[in-house]
Amino acid sequence: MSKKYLLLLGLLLAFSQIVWADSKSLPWVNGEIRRVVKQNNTVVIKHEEIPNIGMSAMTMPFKVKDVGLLENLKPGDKVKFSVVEENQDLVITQIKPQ
Ligand SMILES: [Cu+2]
Repeated sequence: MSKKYLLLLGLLLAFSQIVWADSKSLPWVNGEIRRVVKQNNTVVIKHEEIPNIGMSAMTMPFKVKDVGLLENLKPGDKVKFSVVEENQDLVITQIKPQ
């Protein structure tokens, strides 16, 4: 394979991952809010398995794509949310009440 071909292939792969990250087909994951830290765009959630990033159930912090997503969330709330891996951060792209 030529270098040009490999570069094109790499670009295609990168692009398909961006499309995947933005797609609405991300699975909804059940969780319960533990802490909301608005100044860090962070929320701590006790979550069930997250199949699209291969993570089992645990309690951990997540970044949110937009601080507005944390509006009206408080500890104890049961939620559904979707996560993508972005620059080695796990980022919540959507979150709603269960
Ligand atoms: Cu986790």
